[in-house]
Amino acid sequence: MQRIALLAIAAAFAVPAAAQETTLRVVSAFPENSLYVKRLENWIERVNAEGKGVLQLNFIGGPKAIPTFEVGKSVQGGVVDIGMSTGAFYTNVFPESDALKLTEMFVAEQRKNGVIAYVNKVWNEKGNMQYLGRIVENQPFHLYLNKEIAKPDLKGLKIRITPVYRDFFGSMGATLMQTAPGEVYTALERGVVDGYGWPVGGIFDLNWHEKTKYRVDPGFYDAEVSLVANLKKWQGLTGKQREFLQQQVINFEGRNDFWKAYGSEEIKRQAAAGIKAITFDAATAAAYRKQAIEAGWAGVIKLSPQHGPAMQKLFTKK
Ligand code: 173
Repeated sequence: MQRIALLAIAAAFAVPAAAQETTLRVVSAFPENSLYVKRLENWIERVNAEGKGVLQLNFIGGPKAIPTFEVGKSVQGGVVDIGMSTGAFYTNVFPESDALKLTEMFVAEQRKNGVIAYVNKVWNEKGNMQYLGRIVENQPFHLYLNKEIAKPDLKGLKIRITPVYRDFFGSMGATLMQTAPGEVYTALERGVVDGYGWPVGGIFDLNWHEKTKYRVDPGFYDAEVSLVANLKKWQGLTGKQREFLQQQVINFEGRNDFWKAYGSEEIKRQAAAGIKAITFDAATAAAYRKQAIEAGWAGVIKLSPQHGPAMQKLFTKK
């Protein structure tokens, strides 16, 4: 009798303790076989090992589970809890998302200088999202081509884009075609496009190097890949769970140094694969980078007169 009573008491205590652990569903807007996803999966393993009894993450998959340009909507609506995406993939939720490509300082500094606070205000209000952190940085974007150019003029060239590159490549006269990363190889193979935008690293992940002749230097902007959570889900976590998850994301950000070395390695690997660099003289290169930034901000401000100017001020290095 007494033993049964004790067991009942133990069970009564065990139930709330077990209820403290929650599992969040995670999806990636980038393809399953990309390095971004490999690093995400490694991180999730670590989170799950350290998060027993507090919080667990369940990786559902990439674009095969939820298409690239639907991930933002799925996080907004709570179909999934966390998305790994870049802002350019969820401008269909709110247009300011694409502005993160224009930050001129790393995320560690963004946490101190008010950028992350402002971003979270906008992401909360307009996206129903909590911005958890940035796990790719120090990765400039480049234009990759199969036709040689002598100057920054893309008239007559069809270029694969996402919103990241739209204003800049458009300003150089390119014909634009938007696709998810998963469709770039086929577009190149069929000759539907003459080139594409992508960061310095990653073109080997999906075999695009087989169909790429040139990389245009210099790079521009800084590729952003981040983790965003459904706001209601985030707010529904216990304080302990929120703190744990936020700290785990900050630990993940702490490993962003990786990207710098990776970028230099990828440039060497591209050269070894026969991809030639197209370079401009110093003045043209400087004008090219300036045009990228100006076209980028003009695009953001046009879509968001409300937040664009404030973001420009905060994101630009003084
Ligand atoms: O698909 C893309 O070219 C793109 O917008 C992007 C953004 C961040 C990282 C990699 C690709």
